[in-house]
Amino acid sequence: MRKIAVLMGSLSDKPVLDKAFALLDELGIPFEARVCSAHRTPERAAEFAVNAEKNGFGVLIAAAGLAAHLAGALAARTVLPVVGIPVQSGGLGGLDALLATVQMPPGFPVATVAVNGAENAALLAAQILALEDAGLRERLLAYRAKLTEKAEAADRELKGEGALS
Ligand code: RP5
Repeated sequence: MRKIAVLMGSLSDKPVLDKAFALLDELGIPFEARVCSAHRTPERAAEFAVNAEKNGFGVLIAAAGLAAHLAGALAARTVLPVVGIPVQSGGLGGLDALLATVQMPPGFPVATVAVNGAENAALLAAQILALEDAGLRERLLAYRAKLTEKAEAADRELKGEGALS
């Protein structure tokens, strides 16, 4: 199976990404996590993107806050799918990072999830890999079934408590 790269602009972004790491582990997907900044280590970010395909990666996840250029800078240098996570950091509640991540010019898409949306980033990356991995597809379906069961259990519990009557 191809690996997923989880790149973050700063170690301060890591708490947002912990849910993605847990999910990738749960789905049995190999991944590598790195600190790699479009501003502080631009050459290393570029080199990572250029070599990602030959290094066995299938999807890149990039998380950054403020003027979040990481996802776009990676997307400029690879045709692997790039999933961007705008991170809430600083005084604008993540809107700055959301706009910087999502507003890519035509030709260089970044699949942008919600602010701090690390779980959906992991799931989207997994769904891309699942196109060529039947086992992973089954694990994703099982994960969804678990979410459905959890929602139904919550509904049963709410009804049982008579909270709506
Ligand atoms: C961005 O600046 C990082 O992705 C982080 O969200 C933000 C702040 O970084 P630190 O100053 O905490 O390292 O590049």
